[in-house]
Amino acid sequence: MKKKLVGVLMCAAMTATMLAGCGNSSTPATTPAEPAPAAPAETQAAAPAETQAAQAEAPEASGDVVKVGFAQVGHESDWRAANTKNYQDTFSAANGYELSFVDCDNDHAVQIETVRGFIEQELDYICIAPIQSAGWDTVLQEAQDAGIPVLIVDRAVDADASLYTTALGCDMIAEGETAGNWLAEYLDGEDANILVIEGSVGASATLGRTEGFNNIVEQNSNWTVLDSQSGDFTQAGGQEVMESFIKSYSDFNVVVCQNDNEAYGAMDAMDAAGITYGVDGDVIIISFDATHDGLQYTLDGKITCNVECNPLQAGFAEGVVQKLEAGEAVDAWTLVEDEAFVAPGIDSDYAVTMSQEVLDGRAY
Ligand code: GYE
Repeated sequence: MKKKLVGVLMCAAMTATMLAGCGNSSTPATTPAEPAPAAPAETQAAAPAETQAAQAEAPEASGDVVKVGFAQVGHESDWRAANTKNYQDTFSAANGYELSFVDCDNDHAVQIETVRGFIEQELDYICIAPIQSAGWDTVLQEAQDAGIPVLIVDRAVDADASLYTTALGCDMIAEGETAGNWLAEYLDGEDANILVIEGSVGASATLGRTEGFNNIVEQNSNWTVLDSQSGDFTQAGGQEVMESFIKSYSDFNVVVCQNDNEAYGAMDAMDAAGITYGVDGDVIIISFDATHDGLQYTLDGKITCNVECNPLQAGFAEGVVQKLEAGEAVDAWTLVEDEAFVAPGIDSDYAVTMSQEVLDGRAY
């Protein structure tokens, strides 16, 4: 009964993936496959990460491929596309892995059932990029009971750290604070009337960037956040929210977009309304991610400040897997470092001044 349910739900995830045109990986998890052969008995025990690692028999040593499941958020942004590709390239067959990749299409319920499917299939490791930070305790407990190490990647979960093996990603609160600190430096005492286009509701990337930015808002008594709405980390969402902001507010001089795709949508909305932005315009745009296209806009002076979040994180995850394979202890948390970039002509203590050279070096 349980297996059947998982099969159906995995099909739902697969359908979502295929509809989204993202079903291009070699993905046992997206086929209603037979459960994988049982993992070595030693890996079944629920135990803290270090103990699990010490007890695990290295699949490589026994000649097996290492089976990794990745429950990915979805395909909402350029950042996500780069992150997905990085995982598929890193956990490749050529590198000795069988990657079960599932695009969860920004649906928390699908993501939970995807993880259940990975547990059912007795994969060796499970990577989760959590769509939302809440609601993970039960399924993480199930993975732990099954003795499968879980890596929480990119975004964070609210759950107790004892329920997973390790977490890695960028510091979203620090990113928000960098954006705010840069703005304070740039405005140098001028008033700010700020509109915020947030990311997806309940995502740690949204919560962290909002909290960090608000920490700096609180330090500036002449700053007002006029409104803050979710654009769901998509270009269409950014455009829609900006269009509605333009109808309601006429006195804003700062738009904070919590990712580059939202910024593209916001720029389209401002173009249509005849509102100028960028270093030569009326409105300062701050963005996050610093993808290649986002940095092109920064180099062009349209996005004045772009705070990086590096999507190339799979190498960190593979490093953890390799350590666990070798029976070594792993860190509870790995920080993926990032920096910020500002348009040419601006000097900042918080950000690197954009140049063609920086753009040329950007791989994503
Ligand atoms: O900023 C956004 C993506 O979780 C850091 O998710 C990630 C965010 C990223 O959709 O573009």
